[in-house]
Amino acid sequence: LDELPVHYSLGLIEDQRLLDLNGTEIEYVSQNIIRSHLGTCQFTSDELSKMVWNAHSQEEVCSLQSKPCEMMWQLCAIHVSNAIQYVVEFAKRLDGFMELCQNDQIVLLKAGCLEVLLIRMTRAFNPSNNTVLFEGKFGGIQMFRSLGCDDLLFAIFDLGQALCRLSLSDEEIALFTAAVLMSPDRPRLTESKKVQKLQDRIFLALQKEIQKRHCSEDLLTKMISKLPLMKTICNLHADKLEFFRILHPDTAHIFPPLYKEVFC
Ligand code: MHQ
Repeated sequence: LDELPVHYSLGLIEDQRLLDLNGTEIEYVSQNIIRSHLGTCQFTSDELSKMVWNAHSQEEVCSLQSKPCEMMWQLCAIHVSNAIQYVVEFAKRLDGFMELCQNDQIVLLKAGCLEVLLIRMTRAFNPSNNTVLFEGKFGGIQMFRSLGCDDLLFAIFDLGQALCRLSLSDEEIALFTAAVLMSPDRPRLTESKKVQKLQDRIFLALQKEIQKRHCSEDLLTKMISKLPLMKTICNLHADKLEFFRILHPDTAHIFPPLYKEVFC
């Protein structure tokens, strides 16, 4: 993901014939991905825009802040793994994903699900007051104080701000998350050529979708430019988790199985 998308941002794949696809086929790729996203995104955009002004009260924030560190880690892990279940369902509905070997399905999901979640977070993020959806209501970074991971949380909120500035549509979020999931350069992939082909099709569909809205031509470049920050966040999350497990060696059982499977 670090180096690969560069040739897209340079616009080298302008000609869809390079991929042997006609306009109808690209439309078909788009429709499958957008439908998969809408069917697995947990909240519709309408629901989210209604919830956005429903903020945690001062008391609710204080009660989150006074939770012991372990309990707050557990709570976050529960919400994250719950959201990951929807990402797994999204992947399964993408054309081509279930035809990959099981090893590659697992590699792609393990490596990509947090990045997908971070992109999906844009939908549940309110940049005007820097709040995110957590436990059914919106709240700021201070909600997470007891985690003791301020740098991780600042990075996540920075990304939220940066992605919101792109004002992505649900269609663009669908195609972008699918492209990130289908990254052919994940370590230990056995059929990366197959994954590469699937990702090429998705980027083509994304390019078309962006043209449709005739917004800034370099939107794709801007989207791709957020990938390094996402990778940083994934690494930070892994470091924080490792540190947490060293400090609390007896707490392996507090995390949901899916969270452990993906991150431990
Ligand atoms: C999804 C819905 C959703 C669900 C959960 C893991 C850790 C130690 C810290 C939300 C991260 C804390 C997450 C719960 C925090 C940044 C995490 C905890 C879109 C994404 C969203 C809103 C997640 C966003 C990130 C949250 C708030 O459809």
